Amino acid sequence: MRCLALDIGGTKIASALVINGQLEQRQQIATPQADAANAMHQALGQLIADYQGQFDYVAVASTGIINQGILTALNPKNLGGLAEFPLKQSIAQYTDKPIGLLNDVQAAACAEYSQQDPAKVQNFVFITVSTGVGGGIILQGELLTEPHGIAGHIGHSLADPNGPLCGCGRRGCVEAIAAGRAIEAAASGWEIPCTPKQVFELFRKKDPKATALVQRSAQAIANLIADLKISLDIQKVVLGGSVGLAEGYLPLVEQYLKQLPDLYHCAIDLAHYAGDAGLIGAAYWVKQHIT
Ligand code: ADP
Ligand code: BMX
Repeated sequence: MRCLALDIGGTKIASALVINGQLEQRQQIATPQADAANAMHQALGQLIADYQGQFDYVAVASTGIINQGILTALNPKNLGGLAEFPLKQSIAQYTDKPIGLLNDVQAAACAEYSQQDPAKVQNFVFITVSTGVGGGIILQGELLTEPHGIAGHIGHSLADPNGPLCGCGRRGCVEAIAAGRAIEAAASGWEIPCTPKQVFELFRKKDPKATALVQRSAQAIANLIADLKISLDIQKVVLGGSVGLAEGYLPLVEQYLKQLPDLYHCAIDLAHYAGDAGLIGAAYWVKQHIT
């Protein structure tokens, strides 16, 4: 079965054909940030048009809570203010092939879990540190998606009750401290404003301000991993997203986790599929769930 996979993130939308687990014709465009509902519908149409006649089903991994084909943003600020969008209905206007959808990080978790030995790892979490912070939780070998698609939204657990207000409306979420957008918000106010990519370049040159910002993010993620370990008996964490994969970030998360008592420790790897985990996982998961 030939799959058209779409991965909709807060910063980029990736698309590709997934045939026998291999990506072909991968493309990437920026996620619309203005007039978001119309622009999203148009962007999806343009992407799908490029693959017409070449796929048997569509698999969508998307940021937001995905329930009954509807995207509900927990943090609309990550999606150009788009709070709710009829994602399945929008795509169905461009194709009559079957369409399956799930959250982007849940999809990535699926792909990354396929790289684990199921005899050794039954409880697993994929964490993305990207535009936002998200998670996909696998317990006893099963990805949690039911009943409402909410499971795994660990970026909205509490990092600091006195921290910044999160776009979801709660104060001090992990996402408001650790995500790419949180780093961007802090570094855009510097005397010489920086993007997250530039912040990491400065961090690798040991710039104190950049180091403090990256440390704040990594410490929040280390505490999140400790919370997951102690609440769900997680045996392995895999880290992805452009911030999560940035050079120097994982060692810092590991350093903070090691400072906690042994019971909170957990093995952490970088995503095997890097920026393609969402595409590959969606193709696989949707194939199991359509028909
Ligand atoms: P998405 O959230 O759309 O899945 P990404 O995983 O690429 O996309 O995450 C986007 C976030 O990562 C943005 O906040 C961006 O500024 C930041 N980012 C992109 N490239 C880098 C990099 N090389 N180092 C650190 N941060 C990065
Ligand atoms: C947010 C939330 C999650 C998403 C996570 C990572 C929205 C729009 N998204 O916590 O559903 O999985 O960000 O998303 O509320 P990404 O865009 O950074 O990949």
